[in-house]
Amino acid sequence: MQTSTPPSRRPALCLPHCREPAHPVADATAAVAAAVFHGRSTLSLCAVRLVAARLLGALTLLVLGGLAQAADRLQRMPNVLVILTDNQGAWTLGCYGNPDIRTPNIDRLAAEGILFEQAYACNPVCSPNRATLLTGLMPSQHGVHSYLVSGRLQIGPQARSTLAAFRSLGEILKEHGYVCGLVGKWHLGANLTPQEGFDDYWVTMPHGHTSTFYGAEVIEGGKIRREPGYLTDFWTDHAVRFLKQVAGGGRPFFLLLAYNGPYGLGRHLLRPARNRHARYYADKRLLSFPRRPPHPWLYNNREYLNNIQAIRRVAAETSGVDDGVGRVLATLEELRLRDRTVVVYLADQGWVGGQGGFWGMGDHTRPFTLRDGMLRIPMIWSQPGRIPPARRCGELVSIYDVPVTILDYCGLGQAWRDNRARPGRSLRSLLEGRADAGGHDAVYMEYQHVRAVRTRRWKYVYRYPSGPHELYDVSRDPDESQNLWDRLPKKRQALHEQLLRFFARYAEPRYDLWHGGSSQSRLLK
Ligand SMILES: [Ca+2]
Repeated sequence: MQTSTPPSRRPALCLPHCREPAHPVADATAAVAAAVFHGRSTLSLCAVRLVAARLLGALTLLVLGGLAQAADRLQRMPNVLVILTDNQGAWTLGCYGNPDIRTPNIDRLAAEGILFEQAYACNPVCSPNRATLLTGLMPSQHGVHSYLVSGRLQIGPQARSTLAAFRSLGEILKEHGYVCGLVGKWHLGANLTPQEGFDDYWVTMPHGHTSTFYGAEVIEGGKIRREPGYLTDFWTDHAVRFLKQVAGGGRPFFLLLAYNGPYGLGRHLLRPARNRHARYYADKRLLSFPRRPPHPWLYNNREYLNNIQAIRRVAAETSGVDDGVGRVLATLEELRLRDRTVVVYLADQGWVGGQGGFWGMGDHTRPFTLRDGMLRIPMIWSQPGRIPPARRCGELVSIYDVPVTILDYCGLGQAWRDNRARPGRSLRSLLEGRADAGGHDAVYMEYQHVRAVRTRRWKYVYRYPSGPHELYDVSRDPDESQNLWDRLPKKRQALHEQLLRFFARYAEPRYDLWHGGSSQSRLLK
């Protein structure tokens, strides 16, 4: 039964009317507490109304405040533009010292940021590195040991994303409010429909290989059609369209612009280039492509080695990609997004055009190889105002550092939340100029049953189970011509143990090919 207190003795509810509450919820809660304490359950109707009004106001403020805070947080998160090329050795770019091939826009990007001189892929073919770029995991963790063949996982009834079981970059950035788009080559399965968080924009191709840059099949709006124009320009057009769509939308973006050029493989190399650079290269000798007799292990691509037609074609396709980079950077500037966007330029893996008598990558040799040039990728990071310009970094870094760095750079370093060990480390303090060191003492790579460790001085390659094995002093022998395996047993033993320790730590039994594991993609022989 309620009792009432005479008005004069009714406790005053301390509800200030003329100030903004510093802590609206605390304020309203205090009012209720005061009423209950003093009134011994005798809250007057007036007091209840006041408290309710205060609570409602507090909640509204909280919601609005929360929304404003979230909007502010999103505003401050950097946009992420990853430009990923297909089969590109670092040596083909002007900023990496190439004297023949014109890449003024990529060179400018390097001048505006930091260039990594010793950046490595973790595998010498396509899909495995793409999976690593998005998950931070080694092939023997994500199970994509080789490139996906046409059809099968990519298009048709068996199609599925090879990353479905893993947390990946697009997915995580999407969760944190990013608008995410993929333009270009996917090559990780289920190509017809958006995957892994890239559902705001999805334009790709039905397969992984490139047989032509004109009249090629593309996927646009969920349908396969033939694109008559120059494919490199087609991707650039879509990237520009994506940027214009997202500009001013109040949300940060993540665009993976995955050119399928320069590529450097296939019969189309024997046809002249058709882009605007063809005429320039038509009479050039391009001696940065070493002329060498074929290495006995070179299995494919012998017709392109030392072939000036193929060499000129690669140069022209490289410059074609550079044009795209120039247009995309100009669009960022036009839209006033450049200072708010970190641009990362890299290749899925390296590529050689004559070095050591090889042409192509590690699947074009028998036995399979992990030659340095097939692994060494360009890697450039730039964001004016946050990443100091014009720096070259000699630290040993890997493609598996990239996703870890991107999340840390966006303030989301803890966002993986999947309890998986990742070999990558964040390069953020290197990028921001707060540290000079921060790379690795060694980077690791694998292709199916071949595994390697690369330190500053040594390269050790082990083919499970029976070899041949290799050991090079790459500081003196960058062409890997003197195999020291027989001559330095102690060194090779130490590196072997180092290699075993790394894979013991990271390989998942399910995909550990040295211990009976399997592969998501078909293994090549
Ligand atoms: Ca590739």
